[in-house]
Amino acid sequence: MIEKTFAMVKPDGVQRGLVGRIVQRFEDRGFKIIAMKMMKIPKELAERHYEEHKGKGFYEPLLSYITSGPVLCMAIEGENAIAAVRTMMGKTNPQDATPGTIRGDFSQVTGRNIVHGSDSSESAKREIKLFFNDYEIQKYEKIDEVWLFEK
Ligand code: DAT
Ligand code: MG
Repeated sequence: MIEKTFAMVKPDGVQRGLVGRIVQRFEDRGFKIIAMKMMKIPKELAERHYEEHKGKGFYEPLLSYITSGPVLCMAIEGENAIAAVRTMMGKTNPQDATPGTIRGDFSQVTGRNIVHGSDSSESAKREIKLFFNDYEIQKYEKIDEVWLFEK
């Protein structure tokens, strides 16, 4: 099923110059980038984005981390995109992330795991809406679609 998901290169990924390589992986897989923007996340938006973690020990450090510098936000579309993008990112703790995944290749600790991806269709819908307006989501056909998918 073709799905849309929300993905983000976190402040450490931006600072470490990994934006291009991370975006490249999604493009290489044939995923369609349907929205993209850089922003410094305001505290209130960070709180809403991570509301499920409110009260946990890592919540405050997580908020400081995610608001510490610009991030790159994306909406990505493709077959089974929500789970597929998470799989490409690897486990939350980079020590458990398989080599070949983004976290497994580029990071070492949970608190600096460089990327975010929605974990369910509800989160995907919620997060895309939280970060993008309707007019920022592009609906377009890509010329490789006839070769990426069966009719
Ligand atoms: P994910 O980002 O893989 O969806 P999550 O939603 O459980 O993971 O947590 C959000 C972020 O919070 C995660 O990317 C890094 C941080 N985090 C999660 N668990 C943590 C922990 N036990 N210690 C420190 N930071 C943690
Ligand atoms: Mg999560």
